[in-house]
Amino acid sequence: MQSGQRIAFLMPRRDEPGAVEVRVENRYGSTALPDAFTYLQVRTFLRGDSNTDLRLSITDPIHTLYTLFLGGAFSCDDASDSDDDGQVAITDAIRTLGYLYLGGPPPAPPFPAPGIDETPDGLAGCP
Ligand SMILES: [Ca+2]
Ligand SMILES: [Ca+2]
Repeated sequence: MQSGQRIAFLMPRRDEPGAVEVRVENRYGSTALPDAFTYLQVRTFLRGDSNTDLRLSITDPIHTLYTLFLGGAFSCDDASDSDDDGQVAITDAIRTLGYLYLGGPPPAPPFPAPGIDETPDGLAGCP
């Protein structure tokens, strides 16, 4: 193989994380490389979707406020962190309400489609 050459491969979908064998074939033969590729566990979420139903609605800031002040645990801290400042606070509920009813800024990415958190922080990810 020379620099600049391309390798094409087919990567099958896998729902569980873990290492898998990679089989490499060329015109001279083939070889298997055990644990040569690792699938990571990456969960997608929708920013602002505090109740994790994959929709942004009035129930999300209500869920955030309820959990903050009446107790309980967020099912996805990152989703509840509407402004993506690495903390879930009353300002997240306010931002979501502002977006939904006052034309304020939307939740931080990933929004309006689910995705991954591009800004690492100390919040627990989504299960
Ligand atoms: Ca929701
Ligand atoms: Ca926040």
